Amino acid sequence: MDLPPGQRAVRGFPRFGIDRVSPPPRAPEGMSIEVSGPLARRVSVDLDELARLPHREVDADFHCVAGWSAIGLRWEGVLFRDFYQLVIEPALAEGARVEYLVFVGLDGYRSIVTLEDALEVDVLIADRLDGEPLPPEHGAPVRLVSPRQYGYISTKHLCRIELHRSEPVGYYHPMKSVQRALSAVRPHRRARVAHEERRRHLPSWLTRQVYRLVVKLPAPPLE
Ligand SMILES: Nc1nc2c(c(=O)[nH]1)N[C@H]1C(S)=C(S)[C@@H](COP(=O)(O)O)O[C@H]1N2
Ligand SMILES: [Mo]
Repeated sequence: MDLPPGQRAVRGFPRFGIDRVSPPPRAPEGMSIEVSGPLARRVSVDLDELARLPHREVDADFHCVAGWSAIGLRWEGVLFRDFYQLVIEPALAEGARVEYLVFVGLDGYRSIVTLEDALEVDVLIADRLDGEPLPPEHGAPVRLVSPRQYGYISTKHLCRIELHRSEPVGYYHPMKSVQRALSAVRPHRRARVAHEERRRHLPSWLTRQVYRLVVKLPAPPLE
C-alpha cells in the first residue's frame, strides 16, 4: 500500500479532532454556509442551494497529522473550486484580493488554507461519505475535505468561510488555553501530506515521533 511519509493505515475511519469527548455539534434548523470578506453583497448558501450545485465524487485516503490514515474513502459533494467560481467570485467586491481562506465549524474550529490549495482539483465541500449522508461524527451536515493536506485542514460541520487578503492571525481551537499550547507548534501554512508539512516550526521527523508517543492510534492498524 502506498502511504505518504510517516503515515500508518488504520482499520475503518475513526472520529478524531482536538476535542474527542464532546458529542458532535448539532446543525441548527435551516442552517447555511455564510461567506464573509470583501464582498459586494451578502453570500449565504443554505443546504438546499448547496445540494443544487454540481456534485462530484472523490476517492481518497484521509491522513491525520498524528500519523494515522484512513484508506479508500468515497466522498461526494461540491468541488470547492466550483463553489468558488459559481458562488464566491461573482459576489466579490471590485478589486478584492483573496489569498487565504478560513473554514469555520459549528464547534468553533477553524482551519486556514491558501486559496491555491483550496482550489486543488479534489477539494470538496462534502455532504456524503461512502454512499450515505455525512454522519455526525464525520462532520454533518457538510464538511471540507482536502485529501492532499493533513486532516486538520478539513473542517467538519462547516458553517462559515472567511476570505482574507493575507494570512490571518488565526487559531484552530476555540479554547484559549489549548490555543496557547498549540501556538508553539502551529499548523503548517500548506500542510501538504506528500511533503510531510506537519507543523510550521518543527522538523517532520521530530513531530512524527512526538505524535507517536503522545497520541494513541485511534483505531487498530491495518495489516
Ligand atoms: N469542526 C471540526 N473539524 C475538525 C476537527 C475538529 O475538532 N472540529 N478536527 C480536525 C482533525 S485534527 C482531523 S484529523 C479531522 C478528523 O476527521 P474525522 O473525525 O472525520 O476522522 O477533522 C478535522 N476537522
Ligand atoms: Mo488530525
